[in-house]
Amino acid sequence: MKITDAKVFVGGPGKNYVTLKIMTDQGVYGLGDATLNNRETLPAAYLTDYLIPAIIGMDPRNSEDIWQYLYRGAYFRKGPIAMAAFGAIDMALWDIKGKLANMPLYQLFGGKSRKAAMVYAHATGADLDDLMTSIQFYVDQGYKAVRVQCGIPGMPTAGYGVSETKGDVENYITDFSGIKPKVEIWDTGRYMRYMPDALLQIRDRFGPDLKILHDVHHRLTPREAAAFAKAVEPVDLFWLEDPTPAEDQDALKMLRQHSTVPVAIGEVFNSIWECNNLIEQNLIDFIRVSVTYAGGITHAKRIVDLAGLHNVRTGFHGAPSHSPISMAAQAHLNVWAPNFGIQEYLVLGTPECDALFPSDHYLENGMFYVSDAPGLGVEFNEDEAAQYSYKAGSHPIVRLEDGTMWDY
Ligand code: CS2
Ligand code: MG
Repeated sequence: MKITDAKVFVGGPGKNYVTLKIMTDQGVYGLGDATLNNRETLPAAYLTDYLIPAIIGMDPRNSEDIWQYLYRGAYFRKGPIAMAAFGAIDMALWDIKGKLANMPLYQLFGGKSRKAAMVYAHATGADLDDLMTSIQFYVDQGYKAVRVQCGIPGMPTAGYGVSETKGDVENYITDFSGIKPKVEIWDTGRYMRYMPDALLQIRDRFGPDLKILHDVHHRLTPREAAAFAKAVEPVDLFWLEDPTPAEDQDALKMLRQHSTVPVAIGEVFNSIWECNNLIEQNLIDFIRVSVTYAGGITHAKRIVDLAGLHNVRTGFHGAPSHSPISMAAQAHLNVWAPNFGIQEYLVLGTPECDALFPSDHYLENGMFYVSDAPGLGVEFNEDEAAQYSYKAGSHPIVRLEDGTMWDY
């Protein structure tokens, strides 16, 4: 069996999805997602210029060897661009394997460990009142877990994950329009003084059962993160996400010495070599990599297994930038993984998105049910894709009030 050709498509409804389709001499094809939010053309070029020509003629069933070929063969390896490109190929090869076996991928991993995967939604509010309305909106739909982000009084611009407009309570996503980044202004003091009590009010309002998550988006120093974690302890958070920029991994020790708040990190990681110390030293409770940025199913599964040895659970990144293809790959891992924790999931299910990526995966009462179709269980409609193309966009950047660059 041989890979005969592969194509890359960039575009989608309101998103620059980077979709790979690998064809074989037996008519079976596989799909992969290489969408690197905010830098989408780069994994697309990596695939088209370097990787696709190299894999043509290879046996697609040898997904492990092909992964090693891509990774070791690159010499200058790792990094989100390369790993997203490797990841797309890897997903497509697993998709082919599942179709050949006539089995959904979770069966190839070891079958189902649970009937469905708990997901969390993004609640948002320009202020705390607004946020309460947003949380209620998700609770009413049966969600068991909600990430909560709200505007901070006196903050010069809305914080991470927060709309400036009151009433914008449904899945607020930062506006990435334009190639030149917008500037947001951050004030740590105001955040630290306001947010712990706001979180407590949320707990009081919604009672003990709701799983409450909060994302700091890398904006605190190690000492501030330790102080914040200590202050939010009575809230009983499901997790505190990205309290510090995670390059300085020893910094997490300070947080651990002061608090037992569960910590989730890893959405910007792209290899096991960024996760292993945090996992092995029990500095985190949830690992947040994604199959897209972390080199596909083959590599992400390795991270999941390492995490399992140390009682670290999964909480795969599921920002809307991930296409339904990588979300499907994660859905298969989620029902299988013995150490599954939770899945971030923003409903992408607009009619346009469903038309581009038809599938039988579905969400009900805050639980994600995986399709039993062979492989990933997602289709890609090329006729639909023809109407989309790349649209330039960028994340905002963040500065302090005096102009100092900060972490987005
Ligand atoms: C976020 C992301 O989902 C999350 O937890 O931190 O939305 C992140 O901001 C984006 O993926 C950036 O592209
Ligand atoms: Mg995050």
